[in-house]
Amino acid sequence: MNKSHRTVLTSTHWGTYGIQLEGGRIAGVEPWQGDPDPSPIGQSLVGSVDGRLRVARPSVRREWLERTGTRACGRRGADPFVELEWDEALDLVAAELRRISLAHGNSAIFGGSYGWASAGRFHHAQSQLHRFLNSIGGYTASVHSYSYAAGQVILPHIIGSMDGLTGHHSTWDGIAAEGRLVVCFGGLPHRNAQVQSGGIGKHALRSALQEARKRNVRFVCISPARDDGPVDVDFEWQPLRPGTDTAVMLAMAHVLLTEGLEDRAFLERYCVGFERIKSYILGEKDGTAKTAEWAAEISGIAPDWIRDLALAMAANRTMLMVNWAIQRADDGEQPYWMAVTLAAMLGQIGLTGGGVGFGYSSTNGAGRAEMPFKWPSLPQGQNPVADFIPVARITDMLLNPGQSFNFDGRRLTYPDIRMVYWAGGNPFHHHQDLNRMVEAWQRPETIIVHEPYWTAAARHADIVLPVTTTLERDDIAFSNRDNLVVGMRKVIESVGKARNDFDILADLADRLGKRDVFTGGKTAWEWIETLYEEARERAAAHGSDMPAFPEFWEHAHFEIERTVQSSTLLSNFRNDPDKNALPTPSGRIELFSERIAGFGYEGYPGHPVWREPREWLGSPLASEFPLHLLSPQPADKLHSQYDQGSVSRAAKISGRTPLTIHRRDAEARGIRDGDVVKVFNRRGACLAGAVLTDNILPGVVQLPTGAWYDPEDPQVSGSLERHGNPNVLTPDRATSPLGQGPSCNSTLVQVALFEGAPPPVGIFEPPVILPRDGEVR
Ligand SMILES: Nc1nc2c(c(=O)[nH]1)N[C@H]1C(S)=C(S)[C@@H](COP(=O)(O)OP(=O)(O)OC[C@H]3O[C@@H](n4cnc5c(=O)[nH]c(N)nc54)[C@H](O)[C@@H]3O)O[C@H]1N2
Ligand SMILES: Nc1nc2c(c(=O)[nH]1)N[C@H]1C(S)=C(S)[C@@H](COP(=O)(O)OP(=O)(O)OC[C@H]3O[C@@H](n4cnc5c(=O)[nH]c(N)nc54)[C@H](O)[C@@H]3O)O[C@H]1N2
Ligand SMILES: [Mo]
Repeated sequence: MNKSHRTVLTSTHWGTYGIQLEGGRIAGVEPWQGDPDPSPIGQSLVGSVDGRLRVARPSVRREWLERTGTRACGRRGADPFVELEWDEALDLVAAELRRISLAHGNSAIFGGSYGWASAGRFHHAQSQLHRFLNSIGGYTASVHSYSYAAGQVILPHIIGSMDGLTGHHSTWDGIAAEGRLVVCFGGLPHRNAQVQSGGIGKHALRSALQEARKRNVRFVCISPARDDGPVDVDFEWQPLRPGTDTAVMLAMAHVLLTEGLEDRAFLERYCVGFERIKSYILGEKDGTAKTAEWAAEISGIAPDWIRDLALAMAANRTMLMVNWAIQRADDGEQPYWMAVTLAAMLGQIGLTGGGVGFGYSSTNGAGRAEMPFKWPSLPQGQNPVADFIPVARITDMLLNPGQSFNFDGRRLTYPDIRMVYWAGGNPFHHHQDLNRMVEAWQRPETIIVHEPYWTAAARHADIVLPVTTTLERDDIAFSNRDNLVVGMRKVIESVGKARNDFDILADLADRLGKRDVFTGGKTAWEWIETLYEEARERAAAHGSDMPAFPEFWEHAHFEIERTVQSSTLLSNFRNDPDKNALPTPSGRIELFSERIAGFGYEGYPGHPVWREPREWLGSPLASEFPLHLLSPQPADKLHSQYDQGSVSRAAKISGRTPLTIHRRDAEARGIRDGDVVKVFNRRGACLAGAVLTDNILPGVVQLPTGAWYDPEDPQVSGSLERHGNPNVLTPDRATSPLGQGPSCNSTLVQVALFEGAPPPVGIFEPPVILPRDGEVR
């Protein structure tokens, strides 16, 4: 083979690809042959990895460098940068870590560092950063996720674990074989199943659906947008007002009750608290029976349709699938609790093809058989600092040190953060109410970010350390929920002066006298081998052979035999609820939770309830901001990653994120297809490109996430965002005191035609970088 033309296999969150090299440069990307339904997102690597938006050298915000004392000066996000040599930059970071830790203790360092980073077990940025910070005395951490924080809190109270949310879903083969009806709240959008954190061998959703079609499984998609429906099967679309699923489920439960169709034997044997929720459904205390007519007023779904579907659910083996987006909203805990309640009343939990599950297309893995063991990961050590926040409370924490708040029955206090350290995430992508966050971001004394690219997170830091992408380092990927192991060989040399997170942190640990504690006395290569050997041992313990490391590395990938093929959520519990009691206080499914009732939160009585969202089409605010904004995941990228790449750029309209709007709503505003529009509410405003459709509920608009945050004037608070980042519009409001999750999907906005020439998008120009003597380079 011509040495200057070669293909190297690598793993990404959106699939496994061969990287084609010509003369040492990335010339093309081809999907791995074993993948039956590869994602086009991988094409974005071409032109980006060695593109002009890479951070080339360690860069420091000029005003931070020139500050006197410890107070922040200048404005993060607006000031130019100065480039330093690595040694000088690392000296600065080490000195700051030492100073802040001595003056304020390590709890003053926020190292939650939420984000998806890249595939690759060893160079996983958060694991590296957490291990480093633990080795130097710890940090304030964050718990739970932006993905399903409300679900993570509520499900353990109800079923004792997160099974059916993060894993152990009933597998698709059983649904195809014995399921007759699949009702999907929030749909089953194929675009989201393109990704899986940690890597993917085979994209599996499409073939699962094809199998279900062969067996004539009926699909019903209850969602404001038709595009949320599954691919390759016929489905019935039933739009509803966002945020009203709980009401619809309550009404279905009411139909079951009034028709005497609830499965009393199941409810008695496997659940506690049915009488309490029953009384609520019938309206015995509050005087409101949760009838189909009642739910129709709220959701906009016709009462007969609700009744007919409830009857069909009772008459057929029925699977309730609820996506993750639904709980990323005000009181997002409630639809999950009510979905379990409805499934319990149908009595099919634990039966093949029936029951309930969460996030069936929210990633690739759900509904595939689990590996019988967990793949190993880099040990992070122990964090001596006890302080933590629920992940989405970051702005609250920065603005309110010392303030206390409720979280899942506990009382927590926000620590006083002096330093923020981020590697592998983009808060300017993921957090809500960015205008509020930008102001909170001015508070800490020092912000350090490791980034390959000039994202908004990098531009709002004081010290930016340039890191490699996966293509510039050796690593290993154990694809989650998948049986593919990929030896990710280094493809190209480091771009600019980029270094690996591990090497950067090892040199910092060295400066702080902790090199060996951090590295464990191992090189990166030794760690990769160690992780592989660990995996091999675990596989062997489950009867699967993996080749020795050198042989594996030579072949670069290996598919481990799948010993588990199918499973059904809670089937063991169903078979023997005493022997396999759930880890809930009662050992049963808790339709009423004494524990939650005992928290004493006003309005949360201990069973699922319909609570009016603080923002929805039924709120008074809708007279001023009459459109409900949903911000789903982008089809053309993973979050903000490779927004600068070709796949994402090609999907933009006049350079901005597409906003899907109903034809009627657009016409009423004089908006035509392709127009640049302004989307706004009291929290902020952004520009977007209009896409007119008939396939969305009038009154609802969709603006996917992922646009690199791009304020027109970064000196000005709340300045117009030019690029279409929905998080300048979303509320920074907890789902509830239970979950404290993000509630981005409870957002009202107005949309108007943007008159005149829209300001150009600026974020794809690198920031201003000055040489040290003060001249623009
Ligand atoms: N409005 C709204 N907001 C949302 C959501 C929503 O539905 N609506 N969804 C939320 C959800 S579910 C999530 S998970 C979050 C996602 O939010 P994030 O996970 O924070 O988003 P990413 O864009 O994946 O950020 C990862 C960053 O890591 C960088 N990176 C990649 N590899 C490496 C590496 O090896 N080292 C280092 N140091 N950096 C690296 C990438 O360049 C990128 O900037 O967004 C949340 N935000
Ligand atoms: N291509 C791609 N795939 C991804 C990601 C990505 O960035 N890009 N991100 C991944 C991550 S980190 C996560 S957590 C998952 C998220 O997976 P999800 O949270 O399941 O997906 P979303 O795209 O946020 O929302 C899916 C749909 O839910 C509908 N919806 C919103 N609110 C409501 C409601 O109140 N009721 C009903 N019935 N429907 C509603 C919206 O119409 C939306 O299109 O996706 C993963 N998959
Ligand atoms: Mo997520």
